[in-house]
Amino acid sequence: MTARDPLGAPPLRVQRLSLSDSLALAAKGRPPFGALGYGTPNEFAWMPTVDARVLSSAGAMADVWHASEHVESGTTGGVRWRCDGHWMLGAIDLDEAALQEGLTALAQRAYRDLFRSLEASSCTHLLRVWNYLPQINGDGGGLERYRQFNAGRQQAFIDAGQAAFEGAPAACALGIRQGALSIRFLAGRKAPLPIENPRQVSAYHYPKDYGPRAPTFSRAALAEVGGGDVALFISGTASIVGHATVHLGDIVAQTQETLRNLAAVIAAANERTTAVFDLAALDCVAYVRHASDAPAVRRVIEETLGPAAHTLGQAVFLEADVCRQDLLVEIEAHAVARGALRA
Ligand code: 3EB
Repeated sequence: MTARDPLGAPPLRVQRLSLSDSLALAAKGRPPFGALGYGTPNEFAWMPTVDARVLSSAGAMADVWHASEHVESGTTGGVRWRCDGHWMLGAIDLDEAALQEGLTALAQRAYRDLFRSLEASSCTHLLRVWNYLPQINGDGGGLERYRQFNAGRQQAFIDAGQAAFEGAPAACALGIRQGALSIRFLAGRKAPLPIENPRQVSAYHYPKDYGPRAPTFSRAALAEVGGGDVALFISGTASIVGHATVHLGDIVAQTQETLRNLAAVIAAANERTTAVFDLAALDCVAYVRHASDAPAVRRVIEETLGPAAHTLGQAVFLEADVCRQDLLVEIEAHAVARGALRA
């Protein structure tokens, strides 16, 4: 875990742990580099939480990230960050009511601060972003709130000179009932290798039917993370073919289509690396719009991948709204495997 990369970067690693195991790990020494908690208490600076109801039986979980031991932390605008000079984890929580701004302006402000925090560090490249918006499908004065968010996000990428189309980071965007606009991100010193899904139109090229500004994310991103390993970050993936939602109202078929999309993204990623990623060996988060659909999603994953699959056993199920009103489920994931990027 602590072996240094020949290039000098301490390796970045991630572990999915129960809340109690992550707290036990932190109690043994200094807090880890950082973590993204799912349904965890909001009291640990190193573990910003995702405020969504956990439906899986293991309860609150965390993805705990490890980097070097020399972690600095600070704030830039609304961004709380932790950085070891090679990797940065950050979190932003902006209260719409307190700031008296619409969601477009709020998203633009959040991303402006995010990019300022990157520019103040040596980690200027976003690898992965997790977005959580209150009432994502709600009306924002004539425009759905997710579409307002997309407008502000894209403008901030353009203003910062960051890749808003090809080369955008991997990302997901989910709806929470209430609270702040909450963004979590991972950045590094090198741009990741973006991966698209041949079954889907790139989200950053979606037609205007889905809002005046397209969503800013790549279907996946590959990054060398030191120690001879590659990380695959898979964005929020759903029952979309081309740019259309398919299987309206059918949770089983939507989950099957989502798994086909995940398999296609993984196949595209495997062409760009010597590492071998596998649909059955992911740390995934499954978001369901209706808590009562969680067992059906679990059953489809089990039928597709088998009962012993890591992707099933380690899955975190959360209740959250998905970015389109007609989507019932969304699955995102990451994995780390031995290998290197292909030239
Ligand atoms: C985002 O950052 C990602 O339009 O294909 C999740 C799942 C998201 C599917 C899609 C978009 C899609 O906006 C949100």
